[in-house]
Amino acid sequence: MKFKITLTIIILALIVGITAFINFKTLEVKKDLEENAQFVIKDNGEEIAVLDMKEIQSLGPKEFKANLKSSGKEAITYTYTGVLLKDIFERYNISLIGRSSIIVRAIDGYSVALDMDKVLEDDNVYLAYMREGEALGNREDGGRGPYQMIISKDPFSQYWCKFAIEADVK
Ligand SMILES: Nc1nc2c(c(=O)[nH]1)N[C@H]1C(S)=C(S)[C@@H](COP(=O)(O)O)O[C@H]1N2
Ligand SMILES: [Mo]
Repeated sequence: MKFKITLTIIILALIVGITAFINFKTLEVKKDLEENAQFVIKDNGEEIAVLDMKEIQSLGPKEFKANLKSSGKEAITYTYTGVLLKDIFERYNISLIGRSSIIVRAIDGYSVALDMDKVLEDDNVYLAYMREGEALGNREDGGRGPYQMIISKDPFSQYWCKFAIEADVK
């Protein structure tokens, strides 16, 4: 009798433990960066390259601060991780000197035009993929990524581009 009770307790404990472990693993995967998230670079509308998260990260991640201002809320300063947008083009030997602008487009049809002067500044226009060390998430899960174009020196975030999927140099 005593043995049966002990056995039942052990089995129940195992079930609880295994369930907790599986849930933890699922969460861990969700928290992970979307490795296959693609970002396209274009030159006057012509596709030059399709990058994934690994390739973006290989360009040399930088940490920077920027003020997120959501409508109806106070601006909050966050630390982001990403790469300079100009470094992505440099990697593919596309010179930005003498060009006029870069258009960043998002999955929801939103687009932002960036003056080249701004893009060429140090520590300003980034393609970010983490905020406070966490992946940005995507449109489906209520996030702002996997990639978000962020203008670090802007006091507000209305010219940033969430869910960014491509950058086209003009
Ligand atoms: N892709 C995309 N990016 C976008 C927008 C949008 O609708 N789609 N809205 C802009 C506006 S108007 C604001 S104020 C900021 C901040 O939005 P958030 O608070 O949802 O981050 O994102 C900007 N970037
Ligand atoms: Mo806005």
